Amino acid sequence: MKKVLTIAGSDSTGGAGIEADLKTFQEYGAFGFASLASIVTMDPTRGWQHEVTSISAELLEKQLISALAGKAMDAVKTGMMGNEENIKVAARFINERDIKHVVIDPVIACKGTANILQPKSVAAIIEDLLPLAEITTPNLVEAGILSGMGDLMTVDDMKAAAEKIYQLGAKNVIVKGGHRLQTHQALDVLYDGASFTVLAGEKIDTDFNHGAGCTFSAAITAGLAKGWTILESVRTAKEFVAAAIKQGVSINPYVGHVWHGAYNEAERRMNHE
Ligand code: PXL
Repeated sequence: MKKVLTIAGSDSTGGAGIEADLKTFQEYGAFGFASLASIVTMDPTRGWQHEVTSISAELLEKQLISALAGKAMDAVKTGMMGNEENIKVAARFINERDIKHVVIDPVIACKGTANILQPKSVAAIIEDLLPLAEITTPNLVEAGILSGMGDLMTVDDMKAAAEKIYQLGAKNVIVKGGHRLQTHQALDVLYDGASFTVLAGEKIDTDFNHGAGCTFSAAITAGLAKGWTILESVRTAKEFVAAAIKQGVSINPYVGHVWHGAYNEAERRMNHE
């Protein structure tokens, strides 16, 4: 059984964050662990305003000690870290322990809120986490911030940003075009330091994409844990997320959630009505 850890935030609505990660790990047949770095709550009476509450670095450390006891962790991913101190703690543990695969999801902005992390956290992601990454998975906005390029409008912009992020120390970079890129297909750019691979997928016309980013990087993490290559892991993750978006579920009136069980056609195993 592969052991896979997420160090991330809790999405109290169940679609993104550690909830997405654990559901995805389970679908991949891996044994999921979560070390909470933050908790995100949303206020229905204030226009679905997001609030991030950080977990203390001390408590994050205790969770990591618990999760990392025993047989080596096959893969780890990071998500919303809450603050700079938590980034440093996570980086230290990833550095010190024998973890075979490291995926850094540089969660800086998320839908529904403009500025979820402080600029300080961006610097810490660049300094402490990107150099540890076997792969990092920024969306268009995050890639613009990490590369210092600002708004990315074209595939060429995405390639240039991927190159700059690679130079920050990540061994592979996948910039997700997602729904923001003005193209007919959903395009992602993968860069491994030597060549670019543009991955094209169907652009799905839906608002049910809450959790898509976390699910994508969690799926890559579980794929790498299974021993798949970067390209195999990324391709399967793309299919996994496309299925999750297509079979999105209505959980609340504020955002449309992806359904993490879609790829394995969970409704055939157990009805979720
Ligand atoms: O989608 C980015 C994201 C990541 N992590 C947590 C979140 C969100 C968005 O809501 O809540 C915990």
